[in-house]
Amino acid sequence: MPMKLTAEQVEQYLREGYLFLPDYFPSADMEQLLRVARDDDALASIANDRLDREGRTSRLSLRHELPDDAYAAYTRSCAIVEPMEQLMGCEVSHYHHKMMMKEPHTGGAWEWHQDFGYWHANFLYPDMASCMIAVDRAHRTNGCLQVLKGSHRMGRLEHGRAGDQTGADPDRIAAVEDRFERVYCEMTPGTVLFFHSNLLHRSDANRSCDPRWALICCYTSSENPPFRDGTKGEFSRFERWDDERVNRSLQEHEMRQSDVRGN
Ligand SMILES: O=C(O)CCC(=O)C(=O)O
Repeated sequence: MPMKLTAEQVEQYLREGYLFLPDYFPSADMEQLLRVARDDDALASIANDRLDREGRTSRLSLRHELPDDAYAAYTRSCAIVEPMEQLMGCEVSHYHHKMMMKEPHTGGAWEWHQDFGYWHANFLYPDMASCMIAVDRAHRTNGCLQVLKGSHRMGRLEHGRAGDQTGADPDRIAAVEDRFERVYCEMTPGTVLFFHSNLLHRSDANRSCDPRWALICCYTSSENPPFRDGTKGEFSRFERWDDERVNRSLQEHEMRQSDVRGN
């Protein structure tokens, strides 16, 4: 069932720029989602590598469409979309969703950035936000997300190149890093984290034996579609799915994979 957030939770999000809902999805569902994702040739075929400043690889598979599969099912789920709309105070459109695949020992870092730091190229307002779903357990040594609490209230910072990535202006980061509390977003599988598009965030390289996969679903206010023609994505109203429909999609995805593998 989608969760109706309390007024305190909404206020906390507005004040801090993020909100955790611990153990929100059952860990068994996350185990299944992980099995599906790890065995998914389609997901692997669109994986993209971005190098961090030290030349380590940060891998992700990103899509702007919502086909009938397990990742899109979570992106459409009322369980995510309804709290997201409550936090953003508006109806949302899907922008994209992505599986972040941070592998043991090799998975690279993400530099400090705001998502609106670069989404700004195509959207007028920072009325945008993401929800990270921990598929694996995320902890400090496998490179969990880090956020600067309340940093979204600075508004958008300048961004430039950082390795293959887009990072926030390093001088400004040096100036603000100590002014905000840094929160390490350690998450059990199934925990979700909603965060504002102007919240500064980063993550370390994965220096552990544990993978750190996470699904990030990104939305914009329906009143804030891209102003540039040709921006990738479908910004019309999308179907929202209840838990039963999401679970069915997950089962069907795994069954299709078993059929293909012949087992
Ligand atoms: O997965 C991570 O560690 C970082 C993801 C991120 O920063 C992003 O998607 O904007």
